[in-house]
Amino acid sequence: MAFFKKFFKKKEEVHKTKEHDTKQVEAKEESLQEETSIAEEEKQNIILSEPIMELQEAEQEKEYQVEHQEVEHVEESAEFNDLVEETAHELEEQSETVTELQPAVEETAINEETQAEEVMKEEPKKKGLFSKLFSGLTKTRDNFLGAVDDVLRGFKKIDEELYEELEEALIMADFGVDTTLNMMERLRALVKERKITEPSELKNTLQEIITDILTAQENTPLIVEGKPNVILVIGVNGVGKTTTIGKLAHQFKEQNKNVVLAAADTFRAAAIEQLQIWADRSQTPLIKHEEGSDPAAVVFDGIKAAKARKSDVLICDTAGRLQNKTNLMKELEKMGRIIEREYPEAHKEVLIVLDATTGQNALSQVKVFKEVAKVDGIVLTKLDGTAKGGAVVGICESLKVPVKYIGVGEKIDDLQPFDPEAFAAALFNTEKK
Ligand SMILES: Nc1nc2c(ncn2[C@@H]2O[C@H](COP(=O)(O)OP(=O)(O)O)[C@@H](O)[C@H]2O)c(=O)[nH]1
Ligand SMILES: [Mg+2]
Repeated sequence: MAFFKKFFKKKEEVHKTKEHDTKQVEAKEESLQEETSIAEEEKQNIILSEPIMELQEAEQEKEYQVEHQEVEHVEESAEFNDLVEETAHELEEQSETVTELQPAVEETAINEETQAEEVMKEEPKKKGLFSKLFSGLTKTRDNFLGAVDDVLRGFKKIDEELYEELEEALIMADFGVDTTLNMMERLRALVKERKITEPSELKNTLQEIITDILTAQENTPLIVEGKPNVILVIGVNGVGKTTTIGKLAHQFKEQNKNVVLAAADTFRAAAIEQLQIWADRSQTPLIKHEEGSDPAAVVFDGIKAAKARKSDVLICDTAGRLQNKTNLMKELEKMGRIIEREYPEAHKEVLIVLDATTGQNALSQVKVFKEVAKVDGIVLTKLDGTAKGGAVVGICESLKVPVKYIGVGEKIDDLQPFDPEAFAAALFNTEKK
């Protein structure tokens, strides 16, 4: 029995030990598991913290760099300050010199400015005038020069046949028969005298002859400085009298002249209204009466206004009704008398306006007007719209009245003093001769 007791006791002890061991093992397992999870957590933490560390490191690096750079900047700015000081010093020295030089520099600048202004005023004006003339004469040039070139190209030597064809080309370009014959005579004489043999050389010679004809007429200025001036503008209806008066008023105003306009074309109300528009455009006072009133009375009032304003120029528009020559003559005579009587101190100028598109017809108009009035000068309008610009040469040659202005368009500055050399050059597409 004692054996069994011992046996069972032992068995119980073993069991207990076993139980205890198992518990211990379990506890150990538990703690192991715990440790594993802690380890895993830590591992996780480590994995997570790596980028953070990198980030932190990067930030630290950046801070370092910033600091470093600041240091560099500080060093640099110190250098820079030195440089600034040095430059400032130099500048100060220079500015002293500049101050000394200032008056001279200013004077030079003013001179240069004035010169530049003068050049700017003169140069484009000259250039503008010629280019306007050149383009205004396009149709005439194409017609005339084209024909002359064709003739000259067709011949190897200068002979009678060439002269005949050239003569035809000039007549077709509205030079007029008399003027053409005269020109051909001069051409033959020059060819002989200069022993010219090449047909192509005739072009130069023709230009010379035309320039010569255009400059032969003595051309006096339209107005006289230091005197009051009266300009009576005559010509048939539609040639461009009113337009020309507007353009002239504008030009005189640009030359600081005191201008007055008189609407002595009282035949139609529209004529007075049209002049009013031009007067407004050029900011010029206009003296006008009612439609149908006496033109001489308008001229009379125009003179009164011009005297009161101490005007430099009085420009009178007129109605040019050629249909009634006796009436026209009476009207013009009366206006002339009023001017002589009321304004004897004034320089008087009668300008006839001719429409270039009428070509040779313009010539006969001047002849009629010359019968009723003394004509001092010609304004040839609408050269821009015609191939008959050659008529100028005929007009200058046969009428013995100088062409004073030419119209090359409808705008306010499309009127230019007639420059014979420039006209011939534009006609031949060359330089002035
Ligand atoms: N293309 C061109 N047209 C012009 C020129 N001068 C005048 N005219 C036009 O000719 C027309 C008649 O002009 P206007 O002054 O009324 O002629 P008036 O009856 O003689 O007074 C108008 O349409 C003008 O614009 C010019 O030089 N060139
Ligand atoms: Mg008119």
